[in-house]
Amino acid sequence: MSYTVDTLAPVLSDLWDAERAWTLETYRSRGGYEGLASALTMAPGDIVEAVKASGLRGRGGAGFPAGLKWSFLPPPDGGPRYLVVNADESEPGTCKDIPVMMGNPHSLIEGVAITSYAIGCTHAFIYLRGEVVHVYRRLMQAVREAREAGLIGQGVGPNGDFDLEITVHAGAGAYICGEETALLDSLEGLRGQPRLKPPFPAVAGLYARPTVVNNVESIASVPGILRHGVDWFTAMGTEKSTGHGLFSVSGHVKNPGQFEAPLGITMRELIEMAGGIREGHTLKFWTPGGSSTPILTAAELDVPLDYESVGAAGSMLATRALQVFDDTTSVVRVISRWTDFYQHESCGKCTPCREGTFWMKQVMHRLEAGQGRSSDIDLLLDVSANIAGRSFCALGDASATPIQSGIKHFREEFEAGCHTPAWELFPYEASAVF
Ligand code: L3W
Ligand code: SF4
Repeated sequence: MSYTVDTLAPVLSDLWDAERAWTLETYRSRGGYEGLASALTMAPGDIVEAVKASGLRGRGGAGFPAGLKWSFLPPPDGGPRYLVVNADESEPGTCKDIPVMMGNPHSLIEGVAITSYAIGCTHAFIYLRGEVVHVYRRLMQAVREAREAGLIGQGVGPNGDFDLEITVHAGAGAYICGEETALLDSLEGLRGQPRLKPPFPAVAGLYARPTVVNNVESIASVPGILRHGVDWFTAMGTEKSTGHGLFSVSGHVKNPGQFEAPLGITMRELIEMAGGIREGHTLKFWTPGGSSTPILTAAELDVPLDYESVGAAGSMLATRALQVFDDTTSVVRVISRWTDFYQHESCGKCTPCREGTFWMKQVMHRLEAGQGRSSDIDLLLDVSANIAGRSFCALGDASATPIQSGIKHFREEFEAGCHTPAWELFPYEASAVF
């Protein structure tokens, strides 16, 4: 497997092009596990404080400060506390965690070990999408290598008093299991559906015990902070969005791939790094963080890709899944596919999302076929407004977002869906990427 890697500050992607990048030997040859070694000489609370000071924000979508989340765990009571890594990457357009786990699995294992030590966890879980068997095998191999090298297991560390087991668990392949509480239910063997929050997992998570749930990239970013220091990390990015991140550029660019860069890089710079838009075409719209984030256009190309700036521009940085669509693209067709996805993945627990996604899908299909009714745009806006903010979890809000932002930017294309099929206005052959 090969990935396009072009970095400004290669950290997580540093090894991806190396020979047998995934082995412990290669990882150690580049300073791997030095972060764990220094962490094990520190008091656990000092590690939590260092991660807090680094400003590392959750890389799974919400951008919640990682160190702060760790500090929400109640004081130890003698019972177990868990770390659960959310590796259920499934947001459309998001493809950054799998390359980390394939290209550099030990950065995740080292991050798990450091985080577990910091929060007092002796059994950590990595919850992975069930479909990616090759990633499962790679993680299992990395865990085995780390155990055989005495980096994890019973009585390891310089004083022989650090215990850590890591379980890699493959789910059954449901988008909703990326929602942290649905993930925990699934891990417990239940049907994956979101739980009411609060209590947050930090207080009552896996088996109702205090649990930290963090994304793969968040945890894999921890070793670098321990190894190079807080100042090294905060020197990258912006004041409130510190550090480096993986930006997944896909769609109508010449060289799609993963680009590691400090937060705050712009979409214009990333498109340039990806070789530019396809020859002879112009950018029509893009997503900053997958299909769940409001679409943006060429007007926002110079917005720094940090949490605050993207928010001020009316969208969300989320997972940095930058999907690029050029002038051959039918907005109606794209949003129709996304709506199919949300309808399919709705877990059915709450009425606005379960029913609303079903009806939005019907309306999008007839607009796509050029058989829309004159009232359909108002209907879509009405249904989506009754889902957003009224659903049990973020999936409902996410399903409403593309429709609302699509109509905001390209209302005339939705209107055209009342008389002309999308495939006539925008032939498949022109927009297809081979
Ligand atoms: C303790 C409190 N903990 C918040 C924790 C909470 C969670 C984290 C963020 O959704 C977003 C969503 C998607 N005490 C706490 C507390 N926490 N207050 O902080 O919580 P929250 O609710 O803001 O977000 P979330 O439910 O984790 C994540 C967006 O990401 N998204 C990403 C999808 C990504 C994938 C993927 O493939 N990786 O699916 C896309 O837009 O919409 O807004 O841990 O417990 N007082
Ligand atoms: Fe399930 Fe959708 Fe409700 Fe979330 S919003 S609980 S996915 S039905």
